Order: sequence, then C-alpha cells, then structure tokens
Amino acid sequence: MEKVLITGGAGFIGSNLARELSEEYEIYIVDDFSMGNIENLSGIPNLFLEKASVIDKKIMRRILTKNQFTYIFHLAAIASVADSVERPLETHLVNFQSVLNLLELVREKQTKLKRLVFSSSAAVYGDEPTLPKSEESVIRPLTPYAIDKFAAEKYVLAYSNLYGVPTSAVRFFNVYGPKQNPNSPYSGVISILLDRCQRRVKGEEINFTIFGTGNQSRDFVYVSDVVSALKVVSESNDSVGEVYNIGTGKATSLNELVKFISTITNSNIPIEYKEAREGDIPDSIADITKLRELGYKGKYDVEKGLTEYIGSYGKKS
Ligand code: UD2
Repeated sequence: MEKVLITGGAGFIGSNLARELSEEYEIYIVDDFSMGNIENLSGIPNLFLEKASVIDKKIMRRILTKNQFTYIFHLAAIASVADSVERPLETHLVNFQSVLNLLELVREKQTKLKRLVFSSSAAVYGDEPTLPKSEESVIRPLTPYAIDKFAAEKYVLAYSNLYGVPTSAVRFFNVYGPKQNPNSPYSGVISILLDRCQRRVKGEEINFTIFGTGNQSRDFVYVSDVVSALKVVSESNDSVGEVYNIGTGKATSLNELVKFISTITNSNIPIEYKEAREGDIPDSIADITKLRELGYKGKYDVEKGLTEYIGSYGKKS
C-alpha cells in the first residue's frame, strides 16, 4: 500500500482527511495532541501514529528517512491567532520552522512524492476590505500567525520552482464540522456555538457570547468539502506550485448562524453581546474560481453542512 503522511492528523481537519484516505493508503500521523484527540482516529485502519511535535527534527528525519510517501499533508499548526500574538517565538517554530524543516527533509529524502500540500489560511489577506478574496488579492498579514503562514506558503511554492519538489498550498477559510475542538475561546465559532447549544439542551445554564454585533460574516466551509478539495488539489497535475482558496464562495453572518443552530437544536440559547475582538474583520468571502477550475465541486452549503454536523452529534432537535 502506498503511504500518506499527515502532520496534525489527530486534529480536526487532519483526522477527517486521514479517515477518508485510509481506504486507499497507509496513513502516517505526526501529532503532539495539543489540540488533536486520539478518539478522532478511532477505527481508522492502516494507521501509524507518532506522538510528537513537528518541530522535533530527529523524529521527523527518522519518519522521512524510513518511509517513502506518495502524499504529504502538512496540517500541523498552532491555529490560534491570539496565541501567536502572545507567543510569537513559540508559534513561529510550529507555524513556520517546521515547514522549512519538512521541505528540506523532503528535498533530501523523498523520491516518490506526488505532492506536498501545505495548509495556509485566509488570515494572509488580513483586513484589506475588497471582497471576495481571490488568490491574486492584496496580501496583508497582520499577526505572527498570518505572517508565518504566508512566509511558509511562499517557501513551499518556491521549493517546487527551485528544486522540483511537487508542492501546493491551500488557504482555508472558516472550516467547521465533526471533530472540531470547541474547548479554546479561539476554536471555530460554530464548534463553540454548537457545544453551548448542546449543553443548554442538557440543562446547563449557559450562554453564547457574540463579540460585536453578530453582523460579521464568514465563508464557512464544511470539512467534507475541505477533504475533497485537498484530494483534488493533491491529485491534479495543474496545481503544482500553486495556491488555492478553500471556501464556498458564500458568506453567512454570525446572527444567521445563531438563529439556525439554536432552532435546529431546540436550545433557545441566550445570547450575550460583548465588545468586538481586537482585529476582527467584518466580512470574509472566498473566490473559489481557481479551485473549481481543477474540477472541484463543493457539496455543502451552510444549511446542509450544519444539518449534517448537528446530526452527527446525535442531537437533531
Ligand atoms: C479564522 C481562523 C483563524 C484565522 C482567521 C483569518 C478559525 C477557527 N479561525 O478566524 O485561524 O485564519 O480566520 O481571518 O477558523 N466569535 C464570537 N463568539 C465566540 C467565538 C467567535 O462572536 O465565542 C466571533 C469572532 O469574533 C468572529 C467570528 O465569530 O467575528 C468568527 O470567529 P472564528 O474564531 O471562528 O474565526 P475567525 O474568522 O475570527
């Protein structure tokens, strides 16, 4: 069986990708379980798990020396923007240094690789207000997280031009779905809201906090669509050395989300409004023309995605 390496594979997006690819490949995961969870991987066949940080050079060298991978998905990251503002040095090691280290190992050791896909973020667009964001839009990274993602993305694509390492990068918009960890205040807003609604239904006295007016909107993309997009990007010959937005092309406001999720879970969740978070952008929408040109077709609008996600909690009203 051919092999796939997924860094951050015990996390939200990585574990969904691992499950999908495990039907066809042996899956190697490197994850330090800082946000990931072993339960995310339950029942996945053909799995080799290394509990380690991607900044551990020795372990990464061993894995990339002992195995030849067909695909590598670098999803490991400290995904909290706020954390990167608090601890720029530590997050830089994970969000940037690990990427360069991986690229060097791949250049040296991997001879059968069909693609390395790096997960970047819509954060690279920053607060420049023109919408929707295409891959050619102005880049204005404002935080250590966004700067690291952009720099890493550039390195990843340069390795394709300079050394012939087959690479691609993707910029995730707001991904949601099963296995997303709701336990940090900077977890995806949908995972937090759904967690609060479920706990409310179970009788907890709990609110949901909206930072700002709730009119802010995001391009929320369901994780199953993200997994198909990752497959399309990794398998296409045209995507070598290229970067792609992964979103839906439609935005939904926070207020609309609350209304929909509160109704479908029957939770009537009380809302508390607080001041907007510093640096919060009003709206975000992806232009996904470039991704569609590779043959990608999203299957989930936000209603369909939320309905499936809520159903997967086994709590459909
Ligand atoms: C997303 C990414 C972030 C970065 C950024 C780039 C996630 C989880 N985060 O941040 O890593 O790439 O995009 O633009 O995908 N909110 C509440 N209540 C809560 C939590 C959030 O009102 O309990 C608000 C928050 O202030 C924001 C919106 O909900 O206006 C979405 O928040 P988020 O943290 O899910 O995602 P975002 O777009 O800030």
